[in-house]
Amino acid sequence: MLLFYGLQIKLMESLQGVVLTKEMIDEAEELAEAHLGKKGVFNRKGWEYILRVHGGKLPVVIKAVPEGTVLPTHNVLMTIENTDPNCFWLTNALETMLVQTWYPLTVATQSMFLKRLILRFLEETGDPSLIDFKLHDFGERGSPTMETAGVGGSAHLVNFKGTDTIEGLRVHRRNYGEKMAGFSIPATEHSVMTALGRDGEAEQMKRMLIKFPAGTISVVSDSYDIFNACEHIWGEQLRDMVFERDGTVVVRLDSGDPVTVVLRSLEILGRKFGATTNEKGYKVLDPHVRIIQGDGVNYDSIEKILMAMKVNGWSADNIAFGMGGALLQKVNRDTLKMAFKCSSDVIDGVQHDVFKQPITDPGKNSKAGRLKLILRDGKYRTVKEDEPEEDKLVEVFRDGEIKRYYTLAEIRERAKDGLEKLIRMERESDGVERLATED
Ligand code: AOY
Repeated sequence: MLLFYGLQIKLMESLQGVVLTKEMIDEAEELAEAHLGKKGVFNRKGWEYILRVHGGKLPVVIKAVPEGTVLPTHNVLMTIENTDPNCFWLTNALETMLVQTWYPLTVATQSMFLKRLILRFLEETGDPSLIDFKLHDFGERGSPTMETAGVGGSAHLVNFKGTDTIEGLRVHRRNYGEKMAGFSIPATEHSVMTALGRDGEAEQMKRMLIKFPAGTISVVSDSYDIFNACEHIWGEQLRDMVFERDGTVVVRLDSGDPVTVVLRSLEILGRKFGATTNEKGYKVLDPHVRIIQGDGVNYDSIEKILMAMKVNGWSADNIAFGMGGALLQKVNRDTLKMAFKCSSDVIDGVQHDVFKQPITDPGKNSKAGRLKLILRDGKYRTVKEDEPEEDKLVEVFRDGEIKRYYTLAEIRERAKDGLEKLIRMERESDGVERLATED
């Protein structure tokens, strides 16, 4: 399965309106001739035609599945056709840029599977309504560029509302009509905790309690000895101040074997601050204190941590996760096998199906014909245009104009319905799917 998201960033930021100038054509020609080492290899006439006849707007039509849709892999997600027969070559000139949509849709898909995983534990051991803030995006520094962080960070926000990746917020402001897509809380970093040396760590913790007498704050507590910090600093020296606060201190664990450190920290904090047993029979720490694990977090470690907590009687309510590299970086175009191929052409007025079928890998066969996406027996399928069902692909772009604009609110709603349906399907079939590379 996959969650389709991110095409609109390309439409808004790179494809709409006048996108071509004479200067651009000059530069591209120079580049192409130097690159290939000969003159006359650049389609100057073609680009000049678009500038002259179409005013620098791209004469193509793009159809795509609505953003936020959850559907099986191996389906058509978008199509592009030229609207001017002279510009038959333009569709594939746009391949590279359009296929880059693999990145936001793969991050959004992985984030959806992480949401399903955490939701399962919240349902079994705690309160599922807490899901929005259970997986915080720490990934901006692990991204190679601010642009990449923005695209990936915005994708996580289709499923969750916690982020420290500011560029992701800006992507939603610019492209999805959302003024504030994600939230955070005051939190320390190690530079703060270690600024006064080893003996000053407790003082810095206290400083945070004074500066923020109410609300939720996060304090990274592993600078020297996380167990000592839980037992003696939070649990003894600052215990009364934590209890007197109108809010929650989130103790951030940031090193060591995650399962071991989480369980031992919960044991100490439970002993020092107390815990109650919820209606599902699992322990929940006193509401003044919680933990966040922000190191070594990925799908497997989250599953291991939540499983170990459950086995030891701890509700998933006690913990949040901060995820960086594995959220925004441990994905590539093969994760969901995204590709863009020619499936149809028209030569002298006659339409032909076009496809590849390499004998070395049937998994690389491409689809043939003028494609559409339909729902048959409640399942998405890719068929040729002569099948009777209505096409679920929507025209989003034509001749330089965006034809259908999606807001984040609408995308979130569709993604939520899609995930709920996926969870129901899995319950019925008793199978659980991971970040799917096959169906
Ligand atoms: N943020 C929740 C709010 C954010 C962060 C960002 C790299 C936060 C930490 C926290 O509680 O601890 C980038 C590492 C941490």
